[in-house]
Amino acid sequence: MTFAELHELHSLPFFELLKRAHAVHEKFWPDGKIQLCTLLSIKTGGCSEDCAYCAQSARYKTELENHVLLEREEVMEHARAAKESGSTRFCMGAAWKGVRGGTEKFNQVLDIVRDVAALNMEVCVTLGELGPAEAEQLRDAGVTAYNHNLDTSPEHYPNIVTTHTYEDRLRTIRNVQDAGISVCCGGILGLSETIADRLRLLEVISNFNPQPESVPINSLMPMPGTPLAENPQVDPFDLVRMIACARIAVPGAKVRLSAGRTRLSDEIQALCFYAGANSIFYGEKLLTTENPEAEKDRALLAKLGLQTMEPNVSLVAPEIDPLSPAYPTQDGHHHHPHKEASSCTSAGCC
Ligand code: SAM
Ligand code: DTB
Ligand code: SF4
Repeated sequence: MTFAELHELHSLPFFELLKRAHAVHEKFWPDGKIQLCTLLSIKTGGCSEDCAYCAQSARYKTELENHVLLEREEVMEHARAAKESGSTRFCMGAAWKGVRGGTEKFNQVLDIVRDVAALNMEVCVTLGELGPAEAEQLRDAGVTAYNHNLDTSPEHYPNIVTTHTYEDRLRTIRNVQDAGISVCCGGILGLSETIADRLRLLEVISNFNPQPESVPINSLMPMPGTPLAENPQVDPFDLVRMIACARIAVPGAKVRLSAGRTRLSDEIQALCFYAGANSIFYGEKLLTTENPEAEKDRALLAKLGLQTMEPNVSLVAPEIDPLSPAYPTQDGHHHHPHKEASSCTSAGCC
């Protein structure tokens, strides 16, 4: 979409914008289900970058305790627990500027990814800058999505980060796309940006080719010790507007109502779902800060009559060899490994 189109949308009366966004949502996501994703910080703090919002930057004196890369088994415990609680996507974040192939650390990450992928969950990682070879290795290990946010407009970005550029971020996204991994790319509200900055971000993201598979919309969690620690909370109605514009600009993407839900009322979250948000981070912790209790979220979804999504089986590693023939079950029916796959294209299948 163009900036002018986005600006026109954003300037509509609130309910008119909501009505349009909801119509797009119904058309592209007719079952209205919500995706549940669980986050885990696999390497915490001590990052070389200076992102002004981030508690994990080594440049600021924050209250965070650093942690080296977690062991495989510890990650697996979290992943299994996430799956048991109903999450279908496991997202692992590392406080790195980027990763380099051939290093021990990267090989460790590949091992972790292989283990989590075997759980038949969607596997997302966010490790910073990535080259083409690393992207391919992650894909081969079973990564289904790579999160790399642009955070804000290209114009405002240098006010927030100086240790890498917007172009660096775009290059990584291109490498991820070229490797055939789904892109998860969004931003943060509350970085002292203007409405125009928010719309520029959506303009850039909506012009990706292909459009991202998911768009996380974070609200700043002000972290003590960071330059943005005292930033005020974004007007929740502005968050709803941003979600609505994202839904219209990137209609086929999951729009994730991401960081900041602990400061939102149930009513505002309900408006966000109506405006087109169809994914949340689920579980008590984001990377380093709090998220609503899982039970509270279950209660909210139940109150709204919202169902949750199955994992996207076209993305996850198949449990059964997809080339193996369908086999009969004891009751004589044919069990087919593609049964749940909406994307199955095999002739005569499903
Ligand atoms: N280091 C990698 C990177 O920057 O891409 C991955 C981890 S980084 C913590 C992932 C994303 O979390 C950031 O791009 C940012 O959008 C979001 N984030 C970090 N701190 C945040 C905060 N205090 N409030 C809201 N979102 C935040
Ligand atoms: C995204 O857009 N938000 C998540 C995930 N991608 C990696 C991270 C939110 C971090 C919030 C602050 C924290 O927990 O440190
Ligand atoms: Fe490092 Fe990522 Fe935090 Fe920036 S957002 S300081 S790159 S962990």
